[in-house]
Amino acid sequence: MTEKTTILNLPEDELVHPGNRACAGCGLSIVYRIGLKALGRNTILVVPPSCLTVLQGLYPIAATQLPCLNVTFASTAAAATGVLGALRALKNKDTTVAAWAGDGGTSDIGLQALSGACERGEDLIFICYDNEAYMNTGVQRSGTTPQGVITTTTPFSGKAQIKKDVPAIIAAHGIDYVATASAAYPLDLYDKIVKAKTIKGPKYIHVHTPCPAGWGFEPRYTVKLGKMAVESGLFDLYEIENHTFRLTGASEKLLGKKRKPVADYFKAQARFRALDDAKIAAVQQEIDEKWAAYSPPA
Ligand SMILES: Cc1ncc(C[n+]2csc(CCOP(=O)(O)OP(=O)(O)O)c2C)c(N)n1
Ligand code: SF4
Ligand SMILES: [Mg+2]
Repeated sequence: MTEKTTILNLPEDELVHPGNRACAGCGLSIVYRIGLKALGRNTILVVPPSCLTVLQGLYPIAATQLPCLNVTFASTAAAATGVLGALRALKNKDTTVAAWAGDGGTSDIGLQALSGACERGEDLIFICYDNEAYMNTGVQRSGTTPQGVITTTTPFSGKAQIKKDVPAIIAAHGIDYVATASAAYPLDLYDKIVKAKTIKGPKYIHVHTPCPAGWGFEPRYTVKLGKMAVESGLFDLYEIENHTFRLTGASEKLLGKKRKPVADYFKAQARFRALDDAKIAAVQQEIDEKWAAYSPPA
C-alpha cells in the first residue's frame, strides 16, 4: 500500500502567492494551493473563465507562479491538447499539462472538448472544482447544481433537475483514472493528483468545493460543510482506477458505520431553503440505497 501524505510531509514549496482575489473562506483557495503543490513547478495550466481566473489575477500581479493559458470557455481540453502537441514538437516529455475548470466549464460548456480529449487519449490531467453553480457571474444554476438549490436562475422553488454525474460520464469513456475529492480533505486530493501524474493518458479529478458566497454559509464553515457532505454519504470520495471502483479516505471509513443525516448539511446552507422535509427525506432514502449497494449485507 502506498504511503499517504500527511501535513508533516506535504511539500513546503508554495506555488500560490499569499493574498488573492477569492472571497474569504473560498474552498477553491484550498484546492488550488494544495493542488499546485501536487502538480509541482513543471506544469502548464489551462484555465477557462471562472472564479479561478479571478483568484489567479492578471500578470504582473498574478497569484500563481505557474505558466497559465486563459482560454475560451468551451475550449479548455482542446487548448490543453494543443499545449501537449507543442510540448511534443519540443521533445518535452516531462511537463505536466493540467486543465483546471469550474463545474460550468466542465459539465456544460466544456464537456464536448473534454469528451473528445478523453476519447483521443490525450495525456492530460483535467481537474474540475465543483462549486455547484456558475459563481463568477453571480450564481446561475449549472448541470452540477443539485436539485432544489436556489440560484439566481432558479429563484423560487430551486433547480428542478438532478445533479449531472460528470465523473460517471467521464468514466464511461473508459479512461484509466477518474477520481473524486473534496476541499475538506486536501491531503486525499494531493495524493490523487500525485497518482494521476504517474498515469499515461487522460485523468479526471472532480473536486467538491464549498463556496460560502454562493451556498449561503459563513466563511469559517467551509471545511465543516465539505466534511458534512462526505460524512452524510451525499458526496463520496472514490477512485476508478483501471476501470475498478473503490471508495477512498473518509468515505471508505464510512463503510459499515452510521452516516450523519443529510438534513444537517442542507439546513446549514441558505441555498437549500426551498427544500421541505419530504424532499429531504427522499434524498436521505437515495443516499441510504446507494450505500446499501456499496456494502451489501453479508
Ligand atoms: C462563452 C461564454 N459564456 C459566458 C461567459 C461568462 N462567464 C464567465 S465565468 C462564468 C461562470 C463560470 O462558472 P464555472 O465554470 O462553474 O466556474 P465558477 O465561476 O463557478 O468558478 C461565466 C458564465 C464567458 N466568459 N464565455
Ligand atoms: S464566489 Fe465562491 S468559488 Fe467564487 S471566489 Fe467566492 S467563494 Fe470562491
Ligand atoms: Mg462553478
